[in-house]
Amino acid sequence: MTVLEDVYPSRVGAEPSRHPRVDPVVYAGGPISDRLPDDELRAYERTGYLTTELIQPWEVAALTREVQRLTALPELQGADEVITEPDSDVVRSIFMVHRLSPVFAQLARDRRLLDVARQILGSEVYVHQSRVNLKPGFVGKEFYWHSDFETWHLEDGMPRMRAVSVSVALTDNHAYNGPLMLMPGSHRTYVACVGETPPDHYRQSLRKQEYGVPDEHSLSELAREGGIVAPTGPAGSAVFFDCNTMHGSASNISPEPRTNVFLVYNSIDNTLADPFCGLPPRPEHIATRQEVVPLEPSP
Ligand code: 6CS
Ligand code: FE
Repeated sequence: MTVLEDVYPSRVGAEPSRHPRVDPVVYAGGPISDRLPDDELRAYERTGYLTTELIQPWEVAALTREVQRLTALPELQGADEVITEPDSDVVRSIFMVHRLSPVFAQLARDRRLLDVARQILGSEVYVHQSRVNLKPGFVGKEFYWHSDFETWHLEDGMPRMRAVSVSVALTDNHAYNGPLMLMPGSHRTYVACVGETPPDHYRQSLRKQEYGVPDEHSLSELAREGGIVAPTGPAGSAVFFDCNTMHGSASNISPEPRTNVFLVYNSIDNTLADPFCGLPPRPEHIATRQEVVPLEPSP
């Protein structure tokens, strides 16, 4: 059994630290070279994110109906795939929707998303994680600043930075209802956090993350270097962002929900190893380990 070298250690030092990314952002030589025009690909490489109009209103309506169906499904009441808000029973997220729902399975294989991932990651891809974050009006709580990769590396054993998320807005994303916020350029810096990962950390972290949280000095430095953006857009718009782009979103105290579906594409050449934090792997509904095969584009 080859033990993979940990090139991105975190949660081991007494002090936080910042390190240069050692992986490409855009990988050459993949099966798709023409989904994104070169200027958009270069902008993604430089900033770590890309915004676009993606799906049509009737598609948003179908996905929204599917979220409502899943939320009401008797067998999902209290299921591990359903995460509630930290201070109430309000549904915060539904995980693994690409396996729970044929509608989301179809979206994951839609070439408008899949081929962007295949082009950026330079390989065939599979879904590492999917989730709907509902962020209801008035009670949808924040997702504090974080790098997804730091968690996926430590707690899921994702070896290298070769994954991309796409957040598809199912409701209008305004400045006032807790839109996704990103730090442009932050994807090139790996922020090593302090604190040891507790067992079964996900039971807490998916409600309110407390480990793998970057320190305020590192966040201030990244924001000073690249600023903060909060892309707004109508339902149907989307943000593609690198697995290491620092992001978060504020609590939603407006009357309007901010519901997004997130699909995380991982390169088929970057499948999960043992978690680098040394704990047992997280459950399948959070990190795909079984039936890892390249996604076939839907016709
Ligand atoms: O731990 C995770 O995988 C989840 N946590 C956050 C805050 N974003 C990525 C993912 O949904
Ligand atoms: Fe995240």
